[in-house]
Amino acid sequence: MCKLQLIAAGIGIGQDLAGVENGPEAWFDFFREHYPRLLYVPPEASLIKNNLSSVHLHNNKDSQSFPFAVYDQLAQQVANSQRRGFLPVTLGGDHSVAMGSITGSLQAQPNMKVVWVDAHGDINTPETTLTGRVHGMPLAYLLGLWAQDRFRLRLHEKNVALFGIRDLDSGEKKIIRDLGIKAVSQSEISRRGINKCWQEVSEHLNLANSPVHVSFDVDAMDPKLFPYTGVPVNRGLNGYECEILFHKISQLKNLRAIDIVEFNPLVNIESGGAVDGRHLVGQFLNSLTQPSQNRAQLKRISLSTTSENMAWPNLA
Ligand SMILES: [Mn+2]
Repeated sequence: MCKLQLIAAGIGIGQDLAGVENGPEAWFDFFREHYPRLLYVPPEASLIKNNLSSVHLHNNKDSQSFPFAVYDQLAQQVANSQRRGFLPVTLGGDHSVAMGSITGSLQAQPNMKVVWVDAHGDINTPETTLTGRVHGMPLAYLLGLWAQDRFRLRLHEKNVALFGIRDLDSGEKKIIRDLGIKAVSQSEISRRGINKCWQEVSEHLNLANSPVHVSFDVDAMDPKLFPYTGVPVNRGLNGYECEILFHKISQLKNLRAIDIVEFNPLVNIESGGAVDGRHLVGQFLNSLTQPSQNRAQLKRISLSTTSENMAWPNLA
């Protein structure tokens, strides 16, 4: 049985909208009410809320004043959690928190594979960014494309895949092309089916035989499912695709770490859909606390309890 440990990373300096730094608290409240099992292991909560104001980077030199210390602290927590035998789940915060959590995963397992599930590429550098916001740059940081003067373990481009992307800047497209990074767009998922697309990523990264870190940006989900986020993009993962994806992830033999980022509880929009994406996340994490042979079973239960109002195929 996998012992899941929540790690609070209430960091919002990578973007401009207030509220995302409250993400961990809001997740804790939500889980306490609906999925208390997730709190059996005491959460690491030292970065529960960080009030540093947002930082913009427009060239590599700007990064010298960037507050990397909070990310280093997070990296240490994630690495320690794994070494103690837990599955750390880093709750953002904006996606810049992955600069810490994935660094921690690489410290624990240098050959860690990373699946980056996101509407965006998050692979801008301070030179290519149009906004200067660091939550659009964490993947480039991890690949060693900026702040190179900081000593750190580098994520190799062969060890990462993007999944569900549908909004890339032209500079990002060039980086992905030049580095030959595996990237599966949401339109491919819609066209060819999520099972096939996941299989491709799984083979590309050899997920079956590797330690895996999944970095999940809630904006990968369709805004009808999960509107509570700062940079929503239409036509994302639908409920059926989310269930399949979460199921695939839960079946990974060597899943080592998860990020759930960009939940902004102050974005108070009616979801308008029949399902609240927070429950999809909660059910997914809850399923990870079950012995793996029971997870398929659990999935059927969760589908049958939520599919009533939805036009999802019945998998059972
Ligand atoms: Mn992101």
